[in-house]
Amino acid sequence: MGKRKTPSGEETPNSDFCDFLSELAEYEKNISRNIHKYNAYRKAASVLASHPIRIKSGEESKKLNGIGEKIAKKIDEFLQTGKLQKLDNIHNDSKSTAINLLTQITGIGPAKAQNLVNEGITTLEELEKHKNKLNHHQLIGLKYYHDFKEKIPRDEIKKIENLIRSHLEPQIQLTICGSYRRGKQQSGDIDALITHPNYTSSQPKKKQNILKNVVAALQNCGLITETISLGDTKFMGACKLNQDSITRRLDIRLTPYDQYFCAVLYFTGSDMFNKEMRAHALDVGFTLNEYTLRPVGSTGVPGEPVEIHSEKDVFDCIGFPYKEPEDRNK
Ligand code: 8DG
Ligand code: CA
Ligand code: CA
Repeated sequence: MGKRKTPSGEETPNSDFCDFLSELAEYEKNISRNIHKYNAYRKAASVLASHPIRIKSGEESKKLNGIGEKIAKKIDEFLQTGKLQKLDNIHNDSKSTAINLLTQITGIGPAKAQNLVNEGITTLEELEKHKNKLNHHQLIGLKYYHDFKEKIPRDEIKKIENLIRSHLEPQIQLTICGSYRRGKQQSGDIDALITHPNYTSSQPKKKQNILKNVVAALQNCGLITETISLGDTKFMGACKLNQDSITRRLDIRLTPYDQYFCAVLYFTGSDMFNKEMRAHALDVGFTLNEYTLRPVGSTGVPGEPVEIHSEKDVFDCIGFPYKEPEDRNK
């Protein structure tokens, strides 16, 4: 049996199933806008992605957590015919393909894409002619559509990380999170987190211009080339390492020192891993988010945040077995 590759290039025994389930998930998110179905398909894809043995029938797949009758049927259809009628229909539907294209542009969500398509704008060329319908974020998304679609090689992010670090004052800590921290060889964008020991959740004013100063320094050295938005705690924009490289999406978030590890944990992901860990936290009476870990009393009201000094503290506190970032790819 030949090896199967996912779009991210990884090979697993069931990645052809994962591919069609992910495509169905995207369809539910962007076109049907059915968030429950979106979650169901993603859950199924995630479970199959970490299943080490090839699934040979729908019946067999139903034994896995998160796969029910409907998805089992799709697996059977795929095994028997090598394709899915539902996906064929979607590919042949011009409205669906147009919405799909437009939602690939950063800043354009499912609702905006639907509006544009309803107005007859279905291609990038059409969109170029109707830029007045786009906001600043969407204009940057359109301008760099082709660049932003390209994955970023790991060693390019490594170089960008080093360059950013060389422009930070010594007290600022930096972690590049997202798929890069999970050890992926390529990433969709760059998720940078910074913190400063003087800025804490009880001293919010100390955030001052920490982020703005960092962004200014990175603009001066030529790394940051576009700004989508810039606030006190969140920068969204784009960077370009050098003349030979293309423009990459870069986000930088500034978090209070006492919330840094919850933020690092959250922005490392994966998304599915976070979901699972949050659910476990709730099971044992804690609520976990990108800011804090808090006990939930019998009244359901969250208490004071637990003091956290590392990512591992969060795992330990809720009795969730520690996983290295590379093992959080589910
Ligand atoms: P990629 O960029 O290589 O495609 O993968 P990624 O780094 O895992 O995804 P991301 O979209 O950049 O998100 C970074 C992390 O943020 C993600 O791994 C987990 C966390 N995160 C969630 N939920 C969500 C969400 O709804 N949107 C975004 N953007 N991030 C989320 O847990
Ligand atoms: Ca990312
Ligand atoms: Ca991101």
